[in-house]
Amino acid sequence: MCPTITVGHIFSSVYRNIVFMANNRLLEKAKQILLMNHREGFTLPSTNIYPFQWKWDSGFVALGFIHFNLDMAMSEMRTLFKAQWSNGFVPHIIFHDSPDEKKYFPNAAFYSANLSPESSKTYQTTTLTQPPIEGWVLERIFKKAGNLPEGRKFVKEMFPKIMAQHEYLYNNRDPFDEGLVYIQHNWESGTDNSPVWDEIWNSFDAPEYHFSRKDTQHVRETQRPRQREYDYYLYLIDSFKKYNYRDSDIAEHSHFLVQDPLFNSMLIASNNSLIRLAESAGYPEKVKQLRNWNRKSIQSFNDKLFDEKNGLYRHYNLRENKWLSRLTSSGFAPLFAGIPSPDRAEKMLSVMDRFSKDGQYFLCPSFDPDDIRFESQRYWRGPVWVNMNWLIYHGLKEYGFTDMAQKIRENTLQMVREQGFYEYFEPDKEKSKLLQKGYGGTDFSWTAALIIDLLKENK
Ligand code: 9WN
Repeated sequence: MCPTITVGHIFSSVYRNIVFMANNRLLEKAKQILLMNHREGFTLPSTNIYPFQWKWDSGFVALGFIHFNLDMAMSEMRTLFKAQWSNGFVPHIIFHDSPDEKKYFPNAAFYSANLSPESSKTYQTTTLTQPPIEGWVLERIFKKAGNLPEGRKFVKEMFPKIMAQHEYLYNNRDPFDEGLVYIQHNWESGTDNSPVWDEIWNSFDAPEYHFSRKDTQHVRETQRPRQREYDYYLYLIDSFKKYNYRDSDIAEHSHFLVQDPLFNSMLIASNNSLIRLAESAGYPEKVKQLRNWNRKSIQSFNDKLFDEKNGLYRHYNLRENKWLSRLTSSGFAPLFAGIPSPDRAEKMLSVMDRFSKDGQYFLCPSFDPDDIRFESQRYWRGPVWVNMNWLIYHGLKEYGFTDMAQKIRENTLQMVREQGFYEYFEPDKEKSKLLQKGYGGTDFSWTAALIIDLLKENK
């Protein structure tokens, strides 16, 4: 008997074909962007606004390269770790010799990293770090290349360097030995001008800095941090200089000392990956060390950072001994590291549903859309970011929340398909239809890399 073909069937198959072709075009464009932004051994986040190598960007970029050029994926990580300091610290920007020095501020001269005796002698870098995602990036490279001799060699080479980074963090950024590390600057969080930091800026005064903003020469002011916020960012760095960037002094005196749920989730997820890699490589001592770290970290994370009433993980202000008072998308990152119990994960799912404003918003806004400080176009104060969506998508999948995971994946692909490879995106679907483009930097590398990964998943 012939199966009945309805008009509905025809429409849905035509629609599937259109999406399939659009995704193929997306894939090609994404590869082009990565290759265009690639320099010798590393990739610029976006050529117009970020003219150097950034730490967590390189990790995300490697995930894209994995699918079509393993050498480039590996060299992205190798180049990053060439600038590792003697104490294991990995800086957040490497100012590779570049004629673009004048295009970014604060530059290498402002940081004067050489004040620290531990800084790199070969590369000019910042004195701040960024979320430690390299452990799980390494595991993904290993999954793709582990049966090739160069894959195994690469793991052998990178494992001790990443381990040294984790040792640095636990030994220098955990003054109360809780298994939770602190960040000393908003730029270390990756979520630079999130409203979650506002109350810290309100707790002290910073002088006004007079300098010409480079970022707003490329991106509209309404999409970037405010000038007054930059005063605080710069002042913190200046104030660290009098301690020659010694962490113990910074921990004792600085106004900014925060246990960030995103940063700590990335560390715990990286520990998990290193455990699996160490087991297969036969490093039992390392497995023991990593397990000890994670036991303590996960326990403290759950005891200290979960807010039962609001159903989400929070930032903890070590200076004031209390949570910071706003909810951000960093609170969902623990899903990626397997931190919440199934019960807590269910609660987080309802919060995510609330963030979607009954489907009127793309997931996942970077900041609570019901909060008065929400700003839909200003950087980390509301817009959707592809790297956060990617992390949350994988976290949701691990917890078996398939529908929400698919929604995030589809939202991400739709935004990029309709608006382009921007740095961040308008959450409000109606507004975004009118805009027809995203916000911030254009041809953005991690947007391209993670779109490749989403489209090539399991392939
Ligand atoms: C400061 C490069 C980086 C990202 C950060 C993002 C933004 C820098 C800036 O760009 O920060 O590090 O100058 O605004 O917030 O997450 O790594 O893409």
